[in-house]
Amino acid sequence: ANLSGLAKAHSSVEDLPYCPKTSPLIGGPIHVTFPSGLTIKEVERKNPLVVRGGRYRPPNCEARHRTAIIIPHRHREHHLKFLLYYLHPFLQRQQLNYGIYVIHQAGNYTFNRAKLMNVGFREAMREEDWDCLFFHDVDLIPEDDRNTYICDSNPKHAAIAMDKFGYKLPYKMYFGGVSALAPLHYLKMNGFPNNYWGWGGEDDDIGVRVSLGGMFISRPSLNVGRYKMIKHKLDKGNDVNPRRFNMLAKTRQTWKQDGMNTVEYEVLSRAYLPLYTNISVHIGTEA
Ligand code: UDH
Repeated sequence: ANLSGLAKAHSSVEDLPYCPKTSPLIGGPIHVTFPSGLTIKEVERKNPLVVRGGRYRPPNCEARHRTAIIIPHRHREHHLKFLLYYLHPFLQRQQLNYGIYVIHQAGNYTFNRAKLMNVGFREAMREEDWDCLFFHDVDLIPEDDRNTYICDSNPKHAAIAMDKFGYKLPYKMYFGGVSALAPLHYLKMNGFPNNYWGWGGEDDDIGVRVSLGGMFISRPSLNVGRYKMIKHKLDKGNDVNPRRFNMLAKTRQTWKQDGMNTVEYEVLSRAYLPLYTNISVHIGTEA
């Protein structure tokens, strides 16, 4: 009796119809403001269907896409709260099966955004067979529902129209802010570089890796890939990297020797919080 009961419970999950190709819940532009006094508890209350670790699947249909969001993070709790406040409902309106991972660089050594992304890729894929990963700065809020968080047949640069750049692409090869890669894309370009410590350069290196990996950059349209950046100053511990231009000139020689195949780190803790999975990691220091 037990067995048949189990089988029945299981099949009722599998019997859910696929979600429609285009979600009926998707609207258009989102009016982004930053309500003062917002608390993380309130964000939790507004997202009752999100389960431990920041996971969600649509209740009434089987999602067509599984997307992991990877957020590099240190000392930006204030930004993280606003991002979660907008991102959870946004992803739910898109009827995705999703999970949010915050990769926290432990310690006070110079920040390394790209290396944290490599950590996020490995740790997220260890947990689930995601078919798309969104590499997402903590301070960028999407401003249009039609900016779907699913992967294309090529690596996608999603944050093409930010308010701080006048809602235009600042230069043709720009690949910063928010990008989306399928696991196969990520491995084809050997992931992201591990050796860009401090601010700048790593996003251009990643853009070059896309073409070295034999792929193209795909982009949504300018009226859809819109983002509002939460205003801030350059962080303590993330000084501009003066070596970035020299390093960038050598990407063609270095990309196969540095990336996903060489990333080393130590996970200090993994916490399944109500709105996200927090992975604290020691990523070492500059060689
Ligand atoms: N980040 C942190 N903590 C830090 C540094 C960076 O969480 O201490 C993460 C965060 O996700 C952030 C991302 O790394 O969104 C990129 O870093 P950034 O916001 O400093 O980079 P961005 O180019 O900002 O968006 C530039 C700040 C303006 C200073 C002008 C310098 N010329």
